[in-house]
Amino acid sequence: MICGKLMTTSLGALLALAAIFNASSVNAQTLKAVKDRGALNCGVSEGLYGFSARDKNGNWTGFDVEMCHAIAAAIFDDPGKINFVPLDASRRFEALQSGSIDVLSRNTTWTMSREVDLGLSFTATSYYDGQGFLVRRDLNKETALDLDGTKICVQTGTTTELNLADYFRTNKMLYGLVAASTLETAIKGYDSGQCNVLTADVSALFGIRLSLSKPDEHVILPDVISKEPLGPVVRQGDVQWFNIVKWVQFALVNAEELGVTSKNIDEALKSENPDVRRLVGVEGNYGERLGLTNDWAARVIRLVGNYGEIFERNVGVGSALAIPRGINQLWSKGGILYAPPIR
Ligand SMILES: N[C@@H](CCC(=O)N[C@@H](CS)C(=O)NCC(=O)O)C(=O)O
Repeated sequence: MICGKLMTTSLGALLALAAIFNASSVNAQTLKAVKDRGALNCGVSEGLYGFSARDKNGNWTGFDVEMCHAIAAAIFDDPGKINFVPLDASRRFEALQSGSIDVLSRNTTWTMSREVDLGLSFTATSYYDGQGFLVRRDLNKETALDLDGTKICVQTGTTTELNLADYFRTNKMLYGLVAASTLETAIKGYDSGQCNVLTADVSALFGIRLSLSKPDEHVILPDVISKEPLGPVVRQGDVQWFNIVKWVQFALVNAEELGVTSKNIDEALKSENPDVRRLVGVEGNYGERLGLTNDWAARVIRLVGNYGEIFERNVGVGSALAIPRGINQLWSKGGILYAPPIR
């Protein structure tokens, strides 16, 4: 009887597993579409220095751009197989919903309504950000609480616009809203004196400040008024694709934690550390179970690097933006970056 009961339970479990497997394979169209097309369609910002911007040769570069390179490397063993689709704040979600992009990797904040109302899923946080204020130095403002009565430029269709209203309402302060539909117009508005404050994610403010004719005449106030967890977004309904985008990012973070870099990847293939062996695909078949090849993460690390390499190259203290790792440091080094294990 016990045995019979056990049999029923395990048969039930098997059937449930089969149903789950069928459901995820039925909906697994995105990877196939990407492979058939021979390129990943990746939505990025129209131009945000350090995160997604074109270089002198017209090539897309930046932290968000490299997240796309990492996904392409895992799929094609070639980080270049990407069609970049520049999108402003207002068009970004529609492009994902309509299927014109496979993934959005564009300084986009993970919020509840963007998941429950728009049919989208954030895969993980790639950059923990928060909203700040850029002001002219000669205004002598020391904190955001000194901004009562100022005119503030903000890009519409963003969480920035909403947080700004909350912050001023909570602190019983008034402001003049100078709404801009693109970042370019927001910066122009600030530069031409239509507003004396520009608000955006702090990461963006670092780049915006550098783009002004005299960066030293502008300061980023110390206050951070919101949580802006930024990360890649996919459409709901394709669990396989969701897992691929999510685990590529976790692999980047795990690689940094395990000390595996683009420079030592060949030694890592010979490592005896079981965590490293599973990461680089010489033990287990995690990549195949994801719909990729077992060297999926090794490809990413070899061709793009680990999370820390991507961060430093694009936005870190050695780059022009010079953003400290801060909370975007690994959990084991005092930050909050924490990726689940590959096992
Ligand atoms: N993280 C915020 C703000 C994102 C956002 O679009 N910020 C603007 C202002 S910095 C931007 O990146 N603009 C560049 C563009 O539209 O290409 C959100 O998800 O709503």
